[in-house]
Amino acid sequence: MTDTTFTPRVFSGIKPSGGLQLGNYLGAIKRFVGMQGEMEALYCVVDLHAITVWQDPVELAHGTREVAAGYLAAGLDPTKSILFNQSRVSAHAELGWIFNCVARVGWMNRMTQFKDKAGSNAEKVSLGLYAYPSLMAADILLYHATHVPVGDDQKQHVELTRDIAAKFNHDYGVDFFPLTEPVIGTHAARVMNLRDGTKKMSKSGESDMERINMRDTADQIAKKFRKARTDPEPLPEAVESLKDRPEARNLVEIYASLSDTTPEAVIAEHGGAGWGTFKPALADLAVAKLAPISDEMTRLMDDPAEIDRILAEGADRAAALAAPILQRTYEIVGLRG
Ligand code: AQP
Repeated sequence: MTDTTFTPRVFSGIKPSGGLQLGNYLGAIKRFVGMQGEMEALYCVVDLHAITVWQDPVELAHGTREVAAGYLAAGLDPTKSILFNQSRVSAHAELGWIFNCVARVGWMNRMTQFKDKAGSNAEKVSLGLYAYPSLMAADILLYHATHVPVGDDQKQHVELTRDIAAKFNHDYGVDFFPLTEPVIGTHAARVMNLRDGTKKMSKSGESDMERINMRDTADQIAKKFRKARTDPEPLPEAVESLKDRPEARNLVEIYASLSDTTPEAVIAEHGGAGWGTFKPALADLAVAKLAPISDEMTRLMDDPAEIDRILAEGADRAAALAAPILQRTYEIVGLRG
């Protein structure tokens, strides 16, 4: 445990590995906006994480701007939060290397996201994909961030960040890095794939029908919810009855999160309804919430130079916060006399 009191500070990020999907919005971005103003915050487009899987260079540059546009369109304000992309602040990679020398191979072997992504192909994936959680620890600890809002799928990586901080502090006899808290939402913390309620919704999932993209049209959203897999039963009268119905529970949680209410309230209103009634209501709600964000993203993407300007300015502010922390890390490790 650390005894030092650290100034509350938020860090989180999204990787530009494809278009933003509803899980990124409900599990992360919407909550970033909700926390804005509560404490100093840095929101990053983690482009170095995206290249752990090969990315087309032109699409990567476009995707980085698009995630930034998503942040801005959803309500993040660059005068209140620091918005930047990771590769502009080289201290992330520098601290990431030091943490590669602190983290243990056994810890990495336990990371479920690596197992899911590598599957049976673990020998052929990049070394970067394996080391990803150690770079993520550097992203967070470079700013001594105390709080990290993430979806439930990233909880294990934030716990590993705590393990790295604790081991660094222990090995060097210091109280330098905070033990960061994951901040996970209560509903829709893990938005599930629309075709298989046991898998999470992802940007890079195989079929476009599995996910709602932030920039889908109203027709696409309606079609995807209409075709979403469900069981034949109507919605139950009590939320507990959703326990063994993953697809039904997912749609109720999405509805609750989009309407800023609870699954209990959704069931109170829609309990007993068939899918032919509930799915169109869900689609209408999703379009009402997402279309203004999507329209604003389109407007922002018309001026890429302005997005680059915001990211560069944010990077300068982030680099200024990172520099003394990296310098002190080097001193603690003995890389500076
Ligand atoms: N399905 C989800 N439900 C809730 N939260 C989610 N997040 C991602 N998917 C869901 C949250 O979004 C933030 C950014 O995630 P990321 O882009 O850095 O990585 P990821 O979790 O691997 O996201 P994807 O969409 O699944 O990307 P790909 O397919 O490229 O790997 C995190 O806070 C994450 O929890």
